[in-house]
Amino acid sequence: MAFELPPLPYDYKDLEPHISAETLQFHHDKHHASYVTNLNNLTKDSPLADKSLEEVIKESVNDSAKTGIFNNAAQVWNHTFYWNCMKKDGGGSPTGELAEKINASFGSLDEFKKQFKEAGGTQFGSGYAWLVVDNGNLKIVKTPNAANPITSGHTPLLTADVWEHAYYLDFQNRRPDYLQTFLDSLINWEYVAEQYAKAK
Ligand code: MN3
Repeated sequence: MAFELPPLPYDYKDLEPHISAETLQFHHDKHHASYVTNLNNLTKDSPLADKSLEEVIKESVNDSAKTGIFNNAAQVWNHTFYWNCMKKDGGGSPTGELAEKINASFGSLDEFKKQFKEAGGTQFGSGYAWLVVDNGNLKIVKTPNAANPITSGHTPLLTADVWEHAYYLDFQNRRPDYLQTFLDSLINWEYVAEQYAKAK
């Protein structure tokens, strides 16, 4: 049973004018797809081929002989999660328990956005900014390259891809502008709330 590339949960043009169809075509159809192909090639005929993506990530993370497997498996997971964290006409504000928890944890939604943007903006090189649940508490973390917070026992609620391929066609070097746009106009808060409901 091979690992598969899930389709984007929206059309290529749905995130315009913020993220272009061209970016999504390259990012999903080329970058995300190649991580899936690489993972299948690297796990072919091995016991890992029949495990879940999460199991592959957790079993390969601290194994120097499986660095390629970890990188590709985590990138498959990270991208699928990132697509789901955005939607057409996204942004706005979270509601209900998630909104209360964000206010209790960060003081306000604006302060959350400020800290999330800071985390993504200061991740040197490639990586991700995340909102996670850690022992019942909300935390913002940043990770390099393919790294994923599930290997630290955290439950991801939200992520922004800060690899240059995520924003360069639309924002060039202006990563902070991309992150501000992500926070203001792209987040699918319903999806984030679903992750929070599962994590509690
Ligand atoms: Mn990416």
